[in-house]
Amino acid sequence: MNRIIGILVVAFFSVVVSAQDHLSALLPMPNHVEQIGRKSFRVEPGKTVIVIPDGQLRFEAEQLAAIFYERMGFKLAIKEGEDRQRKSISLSIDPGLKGKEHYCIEVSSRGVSLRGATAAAVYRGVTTLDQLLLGDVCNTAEGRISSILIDDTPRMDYRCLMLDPARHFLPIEDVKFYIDQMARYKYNVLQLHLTDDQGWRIEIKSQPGLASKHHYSQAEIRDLVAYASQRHIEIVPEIDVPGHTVAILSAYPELACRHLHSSPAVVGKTVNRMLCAANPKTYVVLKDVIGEICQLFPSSYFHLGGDEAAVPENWAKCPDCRRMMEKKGYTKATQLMQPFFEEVLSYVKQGGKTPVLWCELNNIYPPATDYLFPYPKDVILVSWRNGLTPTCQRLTAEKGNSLLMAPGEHAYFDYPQWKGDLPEYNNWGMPITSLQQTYQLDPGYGRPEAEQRHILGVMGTLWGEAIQDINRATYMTYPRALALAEAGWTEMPYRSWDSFKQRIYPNLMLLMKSGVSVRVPFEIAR
Ligand code: TNX
Repeated sequence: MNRIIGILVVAFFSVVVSAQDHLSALLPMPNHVEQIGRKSFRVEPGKTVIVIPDGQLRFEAEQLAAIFYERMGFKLAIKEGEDRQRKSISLSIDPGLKGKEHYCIEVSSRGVSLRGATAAAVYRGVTTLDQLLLGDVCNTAEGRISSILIDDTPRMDYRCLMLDPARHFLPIEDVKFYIDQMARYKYNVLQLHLTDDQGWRIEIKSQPGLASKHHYSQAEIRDLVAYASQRHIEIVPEIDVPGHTVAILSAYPELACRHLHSSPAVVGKTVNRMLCAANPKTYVVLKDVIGEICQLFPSSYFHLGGDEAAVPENWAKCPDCRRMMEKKGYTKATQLMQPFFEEVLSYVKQGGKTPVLWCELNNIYPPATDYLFPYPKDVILVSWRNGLTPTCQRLTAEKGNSLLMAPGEHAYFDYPQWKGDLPEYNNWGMPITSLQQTYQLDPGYGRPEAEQRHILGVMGTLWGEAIQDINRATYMTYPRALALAEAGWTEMPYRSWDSFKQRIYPNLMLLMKSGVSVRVPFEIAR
C-alpha cells in the first residue's frame, strides 16, 4: 500500500512539476503521503491554538508557533491539556507508533493533528508541517492548510553531517547556526572533528596543555550539546588518533616516535606525525582525554578517527615500536594498530560508548581485499574512500561490523560541486561530487536486503582545510545536504531526481532568507 501511494506521489510530481502547492517543498520526501479530501483547515488568529498534553512538547510547540508567525503572520497561543476546542493544532506522543522518529500528520477542515512516537518524532513532524506551509504559497497567504495525511518514518536511523572545526575554528554560534539548518532537513547527528594537525579544539581539564588558542570550553560544549538536543540532534565527538596528531604532539613532543624527537611537530607546518604506540604516556593522556569527553557528550557514540596513519614514516622507523613489534611477533608495523586500538577502544567502552572508526583497507585504492587490521566487531566503521565502498560493505557484512555510509563519490562536501568551483586552495585535484551524484546515493548500494541490514545510515563530511568560515561551510553543504537528507530518510521507491530538482527551490529560497550562503545549482537548470 505504502509503495503504491509513494509511486502515485512521484508520478504526481513529474506531471505538476512547477505548481506551488502543499507538496512542493517537502524535503526529504515523506514515506507515505495521502490526499484526504479537498477541503482545507483555516487558521483563525485569536481562535486557533496549539495544544500539547503537558510541558513535554513545549519546545516543539514553540517552534511550530514561530513557524506560523513567520509563514502566516499569526501569533498562536500554546495551551496545555485536552484538545477540547477541536479546531486546533494538536501535538501529542503516541506510543502506538513504531520507530523512534515515526510521526503522523493529519490535516482536515476540522483541525491539524501531529502525533509522534517520541518528542523527536513530533519535532520531525514539525519540520514537515513547516514545509507544507512553505510550498503552498497561495493557501498559506490566506491562512489555510490543505488537507493531507502523512505517515512517515525514516529509512535510516543515523543521518549525520560532519563539521571540521579542527582545520578552521568555527565559533559556537556558527555551529548552532549550522545545527538550525540541519534540523530543518531531519538530520539527527552532528559529528564534530575536534582534533587534527591544525588544532586541538576542546578543553581537557586534566590535560590543560592540549587545547589550541581557539577552542571550545567545556561549558560551551555543554551549552552546544543542550542546544542540539532540543532539536533532537546528537553530537558525536571525534578525537582523531593515532595519525592526524600534530596538535597533540606540539603540546607533548615526547609522545612522538623516538626517531622524530629531533624534529618536533609544529602546528601549521608539520603533517603525517603519529602518536608513538610503544610509549606508555600515549595511553595515559588518551585515557584522560577520552574519559572527560565521554562525560561531556551524552551521545552513545565516540569517533576515534583511525584514518591515514603514516605508519611507514612513524611506527615502522621507531626503535621502540620495532621492539614492540618483535615482542608480539609482528612482521608489519601496521599490525601495531591492533594493540593500539585494543587499549584505546577500551577507554571508550569504559565510558559507556560505542566506538566509530574511519574504515581503512589494506589498499587505499581498489583492489583492496581486507581490513587494514582486524577491527573488533563492536566498532562501527565509516566507508569513505572513493571506489572502496562496495568492498567495505561486503567486508562489514561478512565480519559483523555496522557501517555508516560517507562515500567520497556522494558524501564528500569538501570536494567541489562542479568544474572550477571552490575550494580554490588545498585542492589536490579533488574529484567533483555534484548535486546529482549526491542525490544518486542509495545507502544500501543496491544490495539485497540481507546485505544492508548492518548499514546504520549516512554521513556528509565537510573537511575543513579550505573552509575558512561558516559562509563557506554552508556554501559547500547546500544544496548537497538536501540530496543527502533525502537519501538517508526516503525509501528508494519514493525518490525521484526530477521531483527533487523542483523541491529544492522553495528550500533554497528559505535558506537564503535565513542568511545561509548556498550554491546556485546552475548545472541542473541549464
Ligand atoms: C582525508 S576522509 C581525510 C581528511 C581530509 C580529507 C580531505 C578522512 C577520514 N581523512 O583528514 O581532510 O581527506 O578530503
